[in-house]
Amino acid sequence: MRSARRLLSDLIFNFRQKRPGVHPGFTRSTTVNTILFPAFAVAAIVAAFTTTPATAQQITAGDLVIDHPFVFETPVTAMAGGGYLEITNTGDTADRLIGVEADFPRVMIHTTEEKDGVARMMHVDAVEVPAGATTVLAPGGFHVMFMGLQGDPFETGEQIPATLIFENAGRVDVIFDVRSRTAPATDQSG
Ligand SMILES: [Cu+2]
Repeated sequence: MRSARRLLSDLIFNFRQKRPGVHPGFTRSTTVNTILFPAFAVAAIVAAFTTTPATAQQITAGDLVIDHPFVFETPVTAMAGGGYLEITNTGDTADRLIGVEADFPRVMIHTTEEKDGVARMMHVDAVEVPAGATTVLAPGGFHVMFMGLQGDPFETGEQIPATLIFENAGRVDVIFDVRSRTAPATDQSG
């Protein structure tokens, strides 16, 4: 799945890259290219949106509302990347996030603890999702750890499908959007 998406994003990226190189050669006789090119680009972009699941900024699953799952882009040498999201439990029954599945060699739930001034990540079996509250997985705290990225880093704009597993709500499919680390934050959790 990842390679298919990568191919598509490479295709769009290449279109964008090649476009400026085409311009100097334009003459009256190649005017048709200036009309055809945007049509191709639009088709590729439309294909990108119709062949991958819609961006899952907010998903409702029973009493749970899951907001904007995302990961940060990673350097090519990165072996792991953290996934973040918010889970609001609108019901009156507590739930627990007990697992995450995705197409990586290993996916875990981590917490971050500071000891003697050093932040360490530790595996946890579950994250409590209390009734009537919002549970936040964010940098410096709980997060999903996608492990085994070697050679295939998260790239801005890429989308990472995953399945959250809740004790009560069951399996919930989500999409983690890959965000740039340098782009202005669009919310407080970034
Ligand atoms: Cu971690």
